[in-house]
Amino acid sequence: MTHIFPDGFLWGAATSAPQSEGGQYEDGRTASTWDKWFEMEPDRFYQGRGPKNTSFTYERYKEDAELMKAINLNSFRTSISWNRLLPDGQELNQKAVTYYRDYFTQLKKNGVEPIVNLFHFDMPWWLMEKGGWENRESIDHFSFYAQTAFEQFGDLVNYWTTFNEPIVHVTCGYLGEYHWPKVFDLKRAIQVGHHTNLAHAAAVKAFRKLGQEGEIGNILNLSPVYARSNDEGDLLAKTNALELHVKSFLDPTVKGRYSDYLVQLLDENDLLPLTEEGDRELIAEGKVDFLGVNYYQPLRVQAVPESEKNQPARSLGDFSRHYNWPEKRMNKHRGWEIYPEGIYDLAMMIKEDYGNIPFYISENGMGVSEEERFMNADGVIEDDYRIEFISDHLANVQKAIEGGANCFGYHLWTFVDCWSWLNEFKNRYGFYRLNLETGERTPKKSAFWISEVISQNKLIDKNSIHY
Ligand code: BGP
Repeated sequence: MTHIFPDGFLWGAATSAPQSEGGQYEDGRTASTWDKWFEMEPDRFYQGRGPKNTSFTYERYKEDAELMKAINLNSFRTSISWNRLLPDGQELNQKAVTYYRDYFTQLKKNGVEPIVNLFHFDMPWWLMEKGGWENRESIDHFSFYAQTAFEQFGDLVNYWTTFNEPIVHVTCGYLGEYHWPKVFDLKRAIQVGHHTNLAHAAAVKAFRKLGQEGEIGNILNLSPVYARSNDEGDLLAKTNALELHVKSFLDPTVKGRYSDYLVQLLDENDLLPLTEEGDRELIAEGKVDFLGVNYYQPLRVQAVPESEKNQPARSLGDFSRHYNWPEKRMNKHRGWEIYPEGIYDLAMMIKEDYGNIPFYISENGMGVSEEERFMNADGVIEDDYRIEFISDHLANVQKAIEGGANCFGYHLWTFVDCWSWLNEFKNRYGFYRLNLETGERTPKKSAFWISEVISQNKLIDKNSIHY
């Protein structure tokens, strides 16, 4: 089968300000929570390498825009650093305005459409000290920041997104130890989730009020949910997992409301968040124009053994348990399952249950350790595994489009290898290899391959490229 993609398909890559920018305390930028956490506990970060320099984008963005063009990318997502644009949450930093305006202008000059996100796990420290998303005031602060960004860059940006994977700062920060404040409290987690949904809606409302050109979306990490079997207990686990892990953000984002099932489930377990009058109406204003879908792996679940169930629930594990599918294919570097068919299943769910809203794959990719093992004599990393990974996923994107899904693009995570939170540079994801010492970027084999795929607008065999 020849896989031809629609005209105008967005081909690109994604990163975020905290993972690529660097320029940590330059030109008025204040600390994010990641900067502070690293200062407090450097040993929590792989090889003690923190968020200081990342991929040097603050200095190298012009070169990056040219490198994108060199491999035919026509779109790119990054985020604005809240603590660079508004160092104390109120005063506008003109140097940040100059930087981002020039960054987006350079992209456009090179034929690369910027997709600009507002929050990618990087809570400003001044706000985290007041409780971060747990504090209801964060909603107004975020909405002010969003409005400022729309006003300053609206003439350059056609695609805005509010959050990247908003469920992740909830689960990793309030039900795990991967994000600050690393506490374990389901009730607090749900409060944070509700405030995040309100903050998203407040930003969408601000966008609509300004009446600017362009569209606004939200980027969600969605996984298709599969049950171990068709037994009643496994199917209940599947329903619960879908409600808690997928629909908790997808329903407000697309339908403007929480599902009745979710509200009832939380109520039965004494987990409903504190709300205020007007919350329902605000959530209803958060409906987006398009979705970004980050897809890495499916969610496989099974029933929770009766003897292990807490009632009321105290963790997500009281609603469903992870199921270790014996036949799964793994990316062992990251510990994530590889299941390309999941993209097709997600696309069909969006088509059938979410009004076929336009979406693009905003992240998909494969992090691999010690990629220098695959460097050839010319210094090119021969990342055939990544080409195979992208190919398999793109084939499912293509199948979904043929099946009527409204998918308008595909972005790899990431463009140039970037800093990965607690994992720093352990796993590399980029089309371009980053030299950590010099900041130099070198195309990998996948960069040459994607360039050819884009120019022909169809999937091609990895052995047919010359580089
Ligand atoms: C996504 C995040 C990205 C990126 C990616 C790869 O969930 O949006 O920020 O980090 O995952 O994951 P990791 O860096 O943990 O390997």
